[in-house]
Amino acid sequence: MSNTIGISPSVSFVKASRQVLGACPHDCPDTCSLVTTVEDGVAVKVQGNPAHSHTGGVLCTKVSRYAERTYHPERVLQPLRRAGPKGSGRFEPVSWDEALADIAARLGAIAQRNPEAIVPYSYAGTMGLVQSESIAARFFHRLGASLLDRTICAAAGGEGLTQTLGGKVGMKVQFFAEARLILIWGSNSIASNLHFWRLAQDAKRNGARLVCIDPRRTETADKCHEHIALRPGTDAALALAMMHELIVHDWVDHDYLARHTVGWEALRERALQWPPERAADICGVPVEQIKALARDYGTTKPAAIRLNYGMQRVRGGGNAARLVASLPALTGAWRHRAGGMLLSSSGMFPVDRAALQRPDLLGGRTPRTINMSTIGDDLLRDSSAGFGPRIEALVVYNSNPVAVAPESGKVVQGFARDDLFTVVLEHFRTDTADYADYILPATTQLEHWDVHMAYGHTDVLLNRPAIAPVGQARPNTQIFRDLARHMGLQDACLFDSDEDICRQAYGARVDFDALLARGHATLDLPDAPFADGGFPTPSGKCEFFSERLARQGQDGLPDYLPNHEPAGSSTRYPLAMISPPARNFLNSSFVNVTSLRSIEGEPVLEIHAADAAARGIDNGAVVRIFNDRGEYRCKAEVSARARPGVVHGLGIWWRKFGLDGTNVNQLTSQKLTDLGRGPVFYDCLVEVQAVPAA
Ligand SMILES: Nc1nc2c(c(=O)[nH]1)N[C@H]1C(S)=C(S)[C@@H](COP(=O)(O)OP(=O)(O)OC[C@H]3O[C@@H](n4cnc5c(=O)[nH]c(N)nc54)[C@H](O)[C@@H]3O)O[C@H]1N2
Ligand SMILES: Nc1nc2c(c(=O)[nH]1)N[C@H]1C(S)=C(S)[C@@H](COP(=O)(O)OP(=O)(O)OC[C@H]3O[C@@H](n4cnc5c(=O)[nH]c(N)nc54)[C@H](O)[C@@H]3O)O[C@H]1N2
Ligand code: SF4
Ligand SMILES: [Mo]
Repeated sequence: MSNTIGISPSVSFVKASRQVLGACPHDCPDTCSLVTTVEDGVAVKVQGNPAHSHTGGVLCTKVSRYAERTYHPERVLQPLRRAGPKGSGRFEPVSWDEALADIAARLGAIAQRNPEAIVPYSYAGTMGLVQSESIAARFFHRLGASLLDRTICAAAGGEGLTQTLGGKVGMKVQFFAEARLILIWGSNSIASNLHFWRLAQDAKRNGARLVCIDPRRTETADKCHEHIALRPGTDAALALAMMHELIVHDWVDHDYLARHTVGWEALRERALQWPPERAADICGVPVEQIKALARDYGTTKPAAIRLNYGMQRVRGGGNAARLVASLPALTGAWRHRAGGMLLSSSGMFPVDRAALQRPDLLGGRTPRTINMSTIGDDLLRDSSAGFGPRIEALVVYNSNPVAVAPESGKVVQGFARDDLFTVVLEHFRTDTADYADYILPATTQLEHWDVHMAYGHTDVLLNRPAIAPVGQARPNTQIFRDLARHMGLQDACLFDSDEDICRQAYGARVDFDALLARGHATLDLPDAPFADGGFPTPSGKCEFFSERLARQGQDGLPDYLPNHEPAGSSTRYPLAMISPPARNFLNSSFVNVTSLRSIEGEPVLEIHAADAAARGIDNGAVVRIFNDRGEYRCKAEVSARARPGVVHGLGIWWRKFGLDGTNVNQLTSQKLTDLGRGPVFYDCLVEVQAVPAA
């Protein structure tokens, strides 16, 4: 389809129209296959590819507006240099050559003193393997810059999965359609994993029962048979109580346990300390509901769990993921291709990271690692023996840390430092770009090459450019090649073309010509990956007990760890706040697309009627939400989606669209998770007050 030329009959003059195959670049488990219709060099329509079965010809509302985002009047189309105080948003246009020469000189001078004072900051603004960590990683490795630990989303759950199953592996997503019971755990699938939801609907039509485990009554919870509205951060207690019931009713698969697991006796002993009554107390749900859940799970075959990252943004998130990932081995659910669990499929892709990122360019150096989740504190730190040099330069791409990183008061203070040199590669003047010394215009997915993996299915996708770069935009890769050239770096791999890097990503493990022709390729994987054990752990078994964790001085067995800020532990801050994604935004992307922002309206705080009444808060009133880290104002929405004691600040709004120029991350903390050093966005106590009308 990619090279076909068609004639559009509906217009009076003949336009050359063609369709180009691409991949959705966004941080979403679905990684859809896109078909972009291009007329006279202009992208007029972005649609879902009907020939890619997971996409099924359907896109979410956000990405069907991708052309609107690409041609947005506020798109940054030329390099900009700061022309006012940091954060003022005042910039002046400069030529590429002038910008590159100055940036190269300034980074070069810092690198000569101590390259670790330079920090790259990036995440998954694009998940493309080429436009994320390829030339960029090579460039920073060559300099010897600080390394970045990319923890902001999935570190705790990913580590929990790795310790238990051996990697980010699990069920093939398409077989959820054949399950008889699906637990949708910590995920609002309709909003954030739409193409999984289609499979769950197929299962439901075939008689499957759907259970949603989520503190918030989401649109997904509305459409499931049952909703278990537990307190944030109590999933581990729920999983332990389920195990208790599986054991006492003998709903366990003794043969599977004996042959394919490690540490069963110890886990059994721990789980027996968790009668449902104990968990009911902690989770804040009726004991009968826990018993019924365990019975359903223990007696329905095949049973499948769709775990998502929503449940691991709390102190004990890694342990909770370990416990949930253990459940299918207790019941032997893995024996069936429609049984087991899936959190992320990304570990099943044979990506050649070393070829992409070239750690050999470090030449034996081991720079310090900065954790992206504590960038607020780290930007404010001085040189010290434990930390290394003060951060002097930050190069941001594919991320909007001023809006998305926790405890934004500190993040803003750090970005506002006058002695910090900040370069931001962006499509838009985001909250982060406002603090840049230089903003460099980057291409969108319609304008560059890329190749993709996915974390919610197991197909490789290729993205061809559909249109020429808009304005003076350049791909991230090109910008780093240009910087390398301006800095006089010589290594040939810094100058590989994007098409070459597309081929390097999978090497011979994926037939690249087939990918070029079809736009997607399916990995050759077994239908029921662990039917007969064979987990990618050191023991080859499902590790209830992790020798590796025990060696690190941690508990080798998973347990319930209360939140850093447990509900009910503070009289000053009696409400637990979570801040899950809004349906029409993708993290902080698309917030500036008017048609999508108008669907979301404005930032709101969902609050239960009883909590609102106790504070004299009317629906629609402006409220002040605060804790020791800061305060944030928005409108209250008195809502049955909230359970008593829990409020929801749907994310992630740009600060500049907020009532008081902040967003919900003004309140979140930089504390970290038990495993993986991840952020704890949903482990956050607050108080809410009505703001008297002026
Ligand atoms: N439309 C849209 N889609 C998205 C995103 C987006 O911003 N918008 N974000 C993308 C990204 S970056 C990711 S990582 C993925 C996955 O994104 P996730 O962060 O997993 O988001 P959701 O699937 O919405 O799941 C979050 C759900 O977890 C619930 N939750 C909060 N705390 C707890 C808890 O302690 N226990 C349990 N059981 N549930 C809890 C929230 O109420 C929410 O409904 O989605 C991606 N898809
Ligand atoms: N309170 C709270 N905070 C959260 C979360 C939450 O649930 N609650 N979720 C967290 C999660 S799961 C995540 S993943 C993070 C996400 O945080 P980020 O990864 O920072 O995601 P976005 O906010 O979407 O910002 C991505 C930016 O990359 C830019 N971009 C996209 N493509 C390209 C490209 O090709 N080149 C360049 N140069 N730029 C590009 C976009 O314009 C956008 O501004 O936020 C986290 N923050
Ligand atoms: S954001 Fe997700 S659902 Fe929407 S088009 Fe992209 S991959 Fe598909
Ligand atoms: Mo994420």
